[in-house]
Amino acid sequence: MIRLFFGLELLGELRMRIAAISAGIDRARWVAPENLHITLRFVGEVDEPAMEYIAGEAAAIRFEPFPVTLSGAGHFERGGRVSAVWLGVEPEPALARLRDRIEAAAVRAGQPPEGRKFRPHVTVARLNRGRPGEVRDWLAANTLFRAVPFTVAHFTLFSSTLGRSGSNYIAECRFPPEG
Ligand code: 3AM
Repeated sequence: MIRLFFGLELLGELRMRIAAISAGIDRARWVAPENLHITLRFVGEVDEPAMEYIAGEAAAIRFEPFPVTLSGAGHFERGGRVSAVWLGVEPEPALARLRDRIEAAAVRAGQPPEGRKFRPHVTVARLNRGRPGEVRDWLAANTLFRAVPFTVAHFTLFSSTLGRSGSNYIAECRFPPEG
């Protein structure tokens, strides 16, 4: 079995810029620069044939390149406790359309529909039951974060494995297929 999700890779200077703000919250588990991404569609554990179906459907998706701009910061809470801090993504209709097409492709490949609303973000750190006060300063310091736009010309099927210091993501394939 392999744990999969679709997403967008972040590269180069943008990674470095986020690494530079990956500090200042006690007990936070900061995402390593090479693991920074925007999740488009979580798939979960599937077997090899299911992965082939999913990749086959995703390979049919074609789209015009579009810009993505990271902007602002926020956090997720579960039961009043902070589980993650993230950078936001400026609304971009082409991104929402791509996400919808990946969702449709996953369902065509036999995956159950995603129930959650799409809230594009880049998770910067995860916390175990953080108190809101612990992330307040980081959020205040990064609320005006705004990155140089980057162009999205492909999306990626990532596999996720749990390592010693958290999850590691590997780009299994990129779509549209290269070459
Ligand atoms: O983009 P981020 O890092 O916020 O939280 C998981 C991570 O999101 C999310 O998928 C991304 C890659 O692992 N994820 C994990 N389990 C999930 C689930 N059951 C999930 N998303 C939706 N449903």
